[in-house]
Amino acid sequence: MDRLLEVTIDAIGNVFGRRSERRDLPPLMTGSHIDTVRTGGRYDGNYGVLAGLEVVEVLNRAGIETERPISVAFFTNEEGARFHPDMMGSLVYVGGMPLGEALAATDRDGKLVGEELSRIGYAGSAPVGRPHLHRFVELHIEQGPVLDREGVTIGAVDTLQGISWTELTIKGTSNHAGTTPMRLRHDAGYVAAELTAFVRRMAREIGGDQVGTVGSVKLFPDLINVIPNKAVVTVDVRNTDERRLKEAEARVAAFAEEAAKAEGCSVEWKRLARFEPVTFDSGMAALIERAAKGLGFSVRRMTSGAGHDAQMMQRVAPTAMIFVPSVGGISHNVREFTKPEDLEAGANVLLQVMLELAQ
Ligand code: HGY
Ligand code: MN
Ligand code: MN
Repeated sequence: MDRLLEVTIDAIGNVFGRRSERRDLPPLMTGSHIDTVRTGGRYDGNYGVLAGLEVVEVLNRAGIETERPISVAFFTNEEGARFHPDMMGSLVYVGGMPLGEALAATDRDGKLVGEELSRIGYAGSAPVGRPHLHRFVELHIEQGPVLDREGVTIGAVDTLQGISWTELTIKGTSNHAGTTPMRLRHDAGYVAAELTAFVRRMAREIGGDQVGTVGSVKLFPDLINVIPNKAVVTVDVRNTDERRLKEAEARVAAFAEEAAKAEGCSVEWKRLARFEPVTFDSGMAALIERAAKGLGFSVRRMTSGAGHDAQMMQRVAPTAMIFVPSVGGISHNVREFTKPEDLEAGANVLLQVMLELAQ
């Protein structure tokens, strides 16, 4: 008999579909996110949610009643590209961010998360901050080059790197592009350009897992013949090692202050997101590895360069992730692609892992 999912929506818009005839046990949960960056691909997030629903369909078709309830979830605003921080919904769910603070987060147009959730009908009634689950497993595309380059089908993800997002507002003096001698300028745009080059140079110098990205630079008044008096710059630095991540943050801060001062500009800082590196549950990672091998797939342990809802769920329940290859390591790009046979392999590993954990 088909077990339908009992769907609940919580106050930050997270959605949970629970399959169970027994109400007393915390569920085994899988899931991911269905939001994407504006220029994102079709697999990032969606794949893990759809595979979770596919697992439920397979259990229904096979008439399998699991000992433990199963829940398939998708969390609000995992990307964080519009409203900061990223992984917002899962962070609120695990009690890592007050609901009020999340609902009050605004985008560049001043729109509030809370208002937008109401507008789209996802300001749910279920409470947040009291997570109720046995374990969490997330299936996701790797979004990097490792599995594809090595020809390995499955990643058993046991760690996830630290993330630091900062917004800098650099203020100078707008002036005439033709009449203002170079020595008299306070060009916020120039400081932004120096900072952009520094972040990349620094990441290369630190080496190892260090990455650094200036993904957004907005100049004001953004006119060809006006020296910019304001630049709003985002800095995304990440590392698997917390000490090195702190070193990178300190170097960016020192450089920005010095470059701004040399140009007669000022700098204001706003922290958008900061998450330390995460170690997932070793038992769960070993189970993923075992399930992959049992199905005859090549598998390797690995870290995640991207942030995921799983990193929040690890705070409240044993968690790990299953990766499948991204062709060419491309992601956050409409050309994102994973071969159908790899999508199927990942979903089968998810099924095996969930069967083992739910029985
Ligand atoms: O930025 C990230 O790593 C994730 O896609 N939110
Ligand atoms: Mn994702
Ligand atoms: Mn993403």
